[in-house]
Amino acid sequence: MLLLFIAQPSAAQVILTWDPSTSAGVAGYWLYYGPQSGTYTTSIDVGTATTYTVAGLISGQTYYFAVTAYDPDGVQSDFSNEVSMIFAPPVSSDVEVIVDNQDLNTAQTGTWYGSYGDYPWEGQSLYSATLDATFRWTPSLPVTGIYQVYAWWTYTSVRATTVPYQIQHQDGITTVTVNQRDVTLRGRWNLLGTFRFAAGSTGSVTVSGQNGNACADAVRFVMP
Ligand SMILES: [Ca+2]
Repeated sequence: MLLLFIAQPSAAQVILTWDPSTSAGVAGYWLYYGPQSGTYTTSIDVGTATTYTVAGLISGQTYYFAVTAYDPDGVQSDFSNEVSMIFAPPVSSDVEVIVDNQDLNTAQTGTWYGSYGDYPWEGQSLYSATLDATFRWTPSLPVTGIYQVYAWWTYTSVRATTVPYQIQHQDGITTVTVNQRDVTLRGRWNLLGTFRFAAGSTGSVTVSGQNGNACADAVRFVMP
């Protein structure tokens, strides 16, 4: 019988250890885990090790783990006991990342000009109305998890009513279209959606001038 333990959980990883099997002819172990009890979506051949660190886990998600031993022919033992772990999401005040158009972790194509629109974030916003104009914000996110993504823009009477924001997240790319000519949405954080992001800088938000006059100001990532 194999006994499995959680040795040390942390924000996005867990260290699992188990008793070595006492059966003769054990050639190694499989570690199984997944989001449902008894249904394991991931299996890892860990060889003869009796400890393993599973990384890249998502906060707020429960994970279930079990191990089997296998013999030199690959025949597996019964599952060990199952252990589970939930990674509590950090409180929202801990995770808020804002990227302004004036920050270094931005990139643009086409030509963008300073806008006279009121209520810019950090005192300045940009606009463009050319087909090839894009403006990208790339946040450096501290933890993997689910984030609400907001955009801040300024208003003028010639802004486009269908300004596309493309959100690159862990599950793909989502395009959200906003009405920047709606004066009630100016100078505030408007929710674009809720998406999964990996820690680091693999996610981004890109606004485009392809549908007419678009503002590029700031974006905000909040872990709810
Ligand atoms: Ca700004």
